[in-house]
Amino acid sequence: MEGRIIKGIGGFYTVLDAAGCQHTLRAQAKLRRQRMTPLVGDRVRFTIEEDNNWITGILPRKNCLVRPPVANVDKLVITVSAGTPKADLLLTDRLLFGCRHAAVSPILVVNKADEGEEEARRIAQCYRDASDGLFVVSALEEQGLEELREALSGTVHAFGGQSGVGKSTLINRLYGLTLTTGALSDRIERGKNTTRHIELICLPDGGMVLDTPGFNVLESGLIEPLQLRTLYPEFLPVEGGCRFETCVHNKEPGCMVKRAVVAGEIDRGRYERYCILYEEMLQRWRERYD
Ligand SMILES: Nc1nc2c(ncn2[C@@H]2O[C@H](COP(=O)(O)OP(=O)(O)OP(=O)(O)O)[C@@H](O)[C@H]2O)c(=O)[nH]1
Ligand SMILES: [Mg+2]
Ligand SMILES: [Zn+2]
Repeated sequence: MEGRIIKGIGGFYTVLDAAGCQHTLRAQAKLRRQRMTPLVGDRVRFTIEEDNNWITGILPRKNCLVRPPVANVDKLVITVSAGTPKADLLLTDRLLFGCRHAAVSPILVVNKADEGEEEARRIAQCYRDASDGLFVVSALEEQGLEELREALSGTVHAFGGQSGVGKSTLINRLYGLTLTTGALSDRIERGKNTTRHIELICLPDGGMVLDTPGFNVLESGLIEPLQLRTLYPEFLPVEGGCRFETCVHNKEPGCMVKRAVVAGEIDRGRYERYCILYEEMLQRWRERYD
């Protein structure tokens, strides 16, 4: 039989089959030996026999992300807050290029616009050309949700980003669900995420949405440093004009990207964080066999 993993907790996976039935299964030892870890979103083969229910194979993935850990999604809704917690732009950049690298379409959502109108505008301006869609919303005041719902309609999409930015609240407001959300004060007391596991939910329009626990640090997957520049859509219109074909837009003379930054065509913050991330990739690339 074949189905799709919609949830995974402690080595048990919930698989939804074509008929809409759910099965709770474990991965066969064979898969573990092959280091094939099933991910939520995976299409899998499985067998159901008496006392012998196993996931026996993972079908080829269209894509997969490490954080949040999910396979076969069309879009990642990278959520940041214009209020509390303050948006971590370096983390946002990592999620953005991580999406591009994994062939997942990134959508940026600036939530809590009600808490910081000015800040929401600032973030939106900085990321104007960085994602495949940009929405300034307030889940609390139900502002901007119609446009976002429209953009996500019929797709398999995951929400990702820092803890407490309002991912679960947004999903509830968009789709009339009742996922658990948490105030910041409870969160500090518990010192934990409100959302604990990742779960794919079927929507009436044929799409699926995945809520995920937020995180505050993100280790990017290893990317060849030279490749990083290709994951910044803002660079595309100008980079063919750099003096050197191998220009990484860092310290080289005759760099059109740097010129575009000076001219205000490329956001300076995005560029400066690119340089930080490039140095980091270079460092890790050199140390990769240590
Ligand atoms: N002011 C304001 N508060 C919001 C908004 N959206 C969510 N919140 C609040 O922010 C807090 C966190 O919301 P959650 O939806 O639990 O956040 P989350 O991103 O799912 O957090 P984790 O599950 O821990 O990753 C809750 O108290 C929400 O009521 C908004 O648009 N404006
Ligand atoms: Mg949540
Ligand atoms: Zn350059």
